[in-house]
Amino acid sequence: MRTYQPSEIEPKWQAVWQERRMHRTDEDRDKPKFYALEQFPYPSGEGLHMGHVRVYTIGDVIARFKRMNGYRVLHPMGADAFGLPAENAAIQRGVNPREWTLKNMKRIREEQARLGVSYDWERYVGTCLPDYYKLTQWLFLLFYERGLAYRKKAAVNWCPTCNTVLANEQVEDGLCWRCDTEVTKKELEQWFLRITDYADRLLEGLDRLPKWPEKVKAMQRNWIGRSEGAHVTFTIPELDHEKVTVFTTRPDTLFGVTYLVLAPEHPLVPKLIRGKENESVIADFIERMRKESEITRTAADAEKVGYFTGAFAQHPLTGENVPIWVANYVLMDYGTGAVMGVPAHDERDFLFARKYDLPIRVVIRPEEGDTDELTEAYTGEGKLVNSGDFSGLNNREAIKAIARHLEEKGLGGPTVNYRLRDWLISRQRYWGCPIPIIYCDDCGIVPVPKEHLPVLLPEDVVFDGKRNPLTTSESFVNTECPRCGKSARRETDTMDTFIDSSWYFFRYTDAHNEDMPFDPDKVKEWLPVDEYIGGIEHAVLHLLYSRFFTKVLYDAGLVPVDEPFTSLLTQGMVLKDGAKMSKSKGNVVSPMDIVEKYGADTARMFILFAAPPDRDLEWSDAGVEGSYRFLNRVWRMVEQHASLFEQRPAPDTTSKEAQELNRLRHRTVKKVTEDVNDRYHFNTAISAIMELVNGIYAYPEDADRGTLADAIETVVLLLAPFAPHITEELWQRMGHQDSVHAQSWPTFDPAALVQNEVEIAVQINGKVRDKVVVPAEADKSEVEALVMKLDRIQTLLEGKTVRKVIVVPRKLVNIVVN
Ligand code: ANZ
Ligand code: ZN
Repeated sequence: MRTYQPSEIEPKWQAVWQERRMHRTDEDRDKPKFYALEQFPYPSGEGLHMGHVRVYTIGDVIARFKRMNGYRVLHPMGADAFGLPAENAAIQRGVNPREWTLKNMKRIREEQARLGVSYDWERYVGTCLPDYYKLTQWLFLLFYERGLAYRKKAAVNWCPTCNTVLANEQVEDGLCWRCDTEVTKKELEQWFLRITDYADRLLEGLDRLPKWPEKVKAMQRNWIGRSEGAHVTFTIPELDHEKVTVFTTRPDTLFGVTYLVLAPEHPLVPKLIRGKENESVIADFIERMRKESEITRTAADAEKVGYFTGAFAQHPLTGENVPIWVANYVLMDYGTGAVMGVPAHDERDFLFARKYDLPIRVVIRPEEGDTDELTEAYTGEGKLVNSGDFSGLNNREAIKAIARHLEEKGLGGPTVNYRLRDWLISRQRYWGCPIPIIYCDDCGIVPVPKEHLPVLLPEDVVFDGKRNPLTTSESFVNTECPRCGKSARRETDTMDTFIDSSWYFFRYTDAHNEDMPFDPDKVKEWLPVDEYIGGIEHAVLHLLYSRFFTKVLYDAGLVPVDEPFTSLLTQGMVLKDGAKMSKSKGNVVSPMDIVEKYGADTARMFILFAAPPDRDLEWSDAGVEGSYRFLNRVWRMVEQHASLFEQRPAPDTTSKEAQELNRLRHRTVKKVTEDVNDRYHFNTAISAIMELVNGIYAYPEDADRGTLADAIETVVLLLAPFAPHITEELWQRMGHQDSVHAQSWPTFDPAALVQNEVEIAVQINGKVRDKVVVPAEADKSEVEALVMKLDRIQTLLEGKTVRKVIVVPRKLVNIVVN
């Protein structure tokens, strides 16, 4: 008998599969399509970690399962290969970012191959390769033509460590998403994509994604932050009745306004403070605020700081003059950058008014209780008071009534505001996709003509960590204006790498197209992605940006869907000793070490068996050992019975044992099929296979051999998506020439599931006390023995003497006691 040696059979089969081009995408149009996609990795210098192994294994089981179920499957892989670490390696170690990245890409690919994942390598994409980024530039130009890419000067997020700007989505709790440095603000002229144009559609689309986790949809809704409210326009008499408009979600509180607050950066502030007492204090304050991030300024526990400008504004309905303040908690970037202060009904305003001794005016009263002695803002519902003609209205109605009234009078009106900001995509870094724009003194901003693409990254650059390396390349910066031919300058910023990953899933459908990002007909063949597997950390980054890109490409008539991912599976983390595996915690288990020691099949089995895909998974050496033992058990099972398959006997299920094994086999097929399909409960599917293996080991030597052969074959087929190498080897051992992965998924016969069992009543002295299921053909003494073992009956019989046991076959058992 041969022993199980994964280190021999795994590389052998990987080579055979590769040679036979087994994982090339099946283009048979008669089959239904399935697009299984795992988020592609960033090729860091460290190779794969367990998190990667988990995602790829999950995706691979789905892809293989679907293939065996008659689908043509697209299952591609690539590398998200632009990004900062390559450039930092260049600065620190003096290596070329391109060579460094290509080396890492190669290594990651090799490691992925060693896991036995069934990717169609012929569709591999690397976002840093010129044939790919040429088309990223092509898409930028499409956005530009459609008015969706624009340049503007703005106070933007700046990471002093990464030396570059960041999109709002890349600032987490005030810190850089990549390096955790506190983000500051900087005034810069930058490129933006107009994602805000799509805010409503990005919201609406979420309602059409029932197979996305609620949590991810909630995070996106919250990020987009749609809020209905009103604009209200005040005037400033001393500035020749210049207007200042506020955004409020509570126009019903308009009569409770006792002051206005402007953001320090509000353009009116300098005019308001000119010549006033606080002028220089406020000017200093503005300078400080310009550098502080929103998060720091608006944190709930942050001290609210404000200054009276010395100017007043006129209330649009009462004509009253209210003081105008500037304060840290009002952001220029939200609404209109100006708010009306209603201390009686807004918590923040209440604290502010208390601190600076501003009047508090109640305009909403609850149905019960009073608001005479406010100790905090009253933010609930109620009736309007002190509100002119609107007094007496319920405040819900008043929100609409006052907004409408303002509109009629030309003093504002209903409006919708979003938290979402346009996507800032310029990066002052080298290792990214160059923005294909040229600046000409005469022609202004000139897009690079599509036929001149790609704008290649130059090699003659200096990496000193002090400036954007692209600005150091004379050959890159100096160019000619494509319009007038005069000398001109190239844009030196590169694109946010999230742009590269916003369209890669389209590229896989047509990975070698040199002229277009893809042929729309090919996209039509495959999109949408049927199952997308990746981390929750991309909930409002990659997943929002990809949805945005898809909608723009849909509008341009290039893709047939406006939502790219039908179903989203966010896998849990891989933990060790209760904490996420990470280098800093020193609790990392190297995937390749595990593959070396036990084989990829064991690693895959362990990961799939230890937890359902969306839950966190605790690494366990004992668990890995257990998976390895199980595969050995499967191996021996086939080896022991290998001769059975030389001349396969026809099954005969007349004996009780054969009937039972046959039933167990069908039950297992049903369970595994249902668990894998849709639910992706791989762990319970694997347990069911383990039970079948136990059933085979317990099967008597003299029982029907044909039934046994069927059961063994079923184990190998059911296990194929999970442990592809060992099953392939065993399949050959069973005498087959073709691949186990090219077989049809086993089916089950509902008739074989019917159990030959009956439920009978158990009585004590004629009273029904319990029920029990027994084999239909069990004889009287077998039934009696089963009944006497029941917990409930044993308890009830305690201290009693059994006089007689009456068994009525297939009906009941009556125990007579006294
Ligand atoms: C008056 C008022 C009275 C408000 C009241 C609330 C309660 P959401 O829901 O997040 O959209 N606000 C508006 N622009 C702001 C800015 N640039 N910086 C800081 N705060 C701003 O919140 C909208 C509310 O946040 C607005 O409604 C405004 O305060 C404040 F009883 O106006 B409210
Ligand atoms: Zn940073």
